[in-house]
Amino acid sequence: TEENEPQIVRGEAPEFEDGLIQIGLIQTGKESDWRDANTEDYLNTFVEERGYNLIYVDGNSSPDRQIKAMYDLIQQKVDYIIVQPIVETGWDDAIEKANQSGIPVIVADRQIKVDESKYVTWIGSDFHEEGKKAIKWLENYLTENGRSKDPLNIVVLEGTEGATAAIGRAEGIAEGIAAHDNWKVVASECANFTQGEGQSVMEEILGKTDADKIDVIISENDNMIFGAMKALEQAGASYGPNGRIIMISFDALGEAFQKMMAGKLHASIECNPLLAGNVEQVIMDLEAGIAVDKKYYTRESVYDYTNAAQYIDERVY
Ligand code: GZL
Repeated sequence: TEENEPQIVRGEAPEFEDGLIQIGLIQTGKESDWRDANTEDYLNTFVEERGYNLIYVDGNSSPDRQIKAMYDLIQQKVDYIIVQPIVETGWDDAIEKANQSGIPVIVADRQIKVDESKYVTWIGSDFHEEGKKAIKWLENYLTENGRSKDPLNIVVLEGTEGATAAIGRAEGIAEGIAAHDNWKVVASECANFTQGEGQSVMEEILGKTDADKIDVIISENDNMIFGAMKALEQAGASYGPNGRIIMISFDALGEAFQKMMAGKLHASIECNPLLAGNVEQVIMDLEAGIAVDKKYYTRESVYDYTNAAQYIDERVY
């Protein structure tokens, strides 16, 4: 009954008779400001005073290095492995090894393509839903501005190929666009979630498609659209709520709020990078023998140039 359940009081990590819990964290590598916030949250959560020894491995944007890191952490006999995969594939053997070694694996942020019985739980965002939210925002914006019938040429900046965030968002976006026969994708290119590639890919696109032939840019994260803005400025193109091209991105970084308030970005679909608290709760539950769910979705909103000023002070990354 309720009173017999071991109550974990939030914020008080349970006492571990045998010292610190050994946590292996396999991170993707530097890609975006979202990633920095995501990493910092883990570093601030899994600290010694809360009973953890965090072994942090930077994947350096290399899926192979991430796989090798999992074998290394298994070798070190850590108590838990948290993996933030770059891509979904390639994990079967390493996960099998972790299972054989009795080390629970928690997957966070993007997903991995293995049977869900092979890992304890997944915590992250509904990326497909995020993609649909971007289209819904665009549909509402066009309706409010009497432009629902306008033919639109759309550019999509894609995230890392094979990453759940990119796959899910792309599906949601593509489904939404397919529902409008007056909308056309004139370019859809991968810029790996980075600002530098966002700029260089947009420069290439502008070499083939005149800026005045582009009506909408949908970027699968904020940093790529920040880079694209530099390319648009170099081309003398007009964009954002104060300009012509409709600009939509994902992550809702603090800098995206500034860009929305500056009339350079129309909307950013929030993707919550602060996953460490939820991951820690799962580990505390497991330590206390409390069953955990297979999936935990983060809560996320949509922000745009009409409400960015209202929320910017609450943003923590
Ligand atoms: C989303 C995450 C993506 C972000 C990018 O959960 O995987 O990777 O949207 C980040 O900014 O680089």
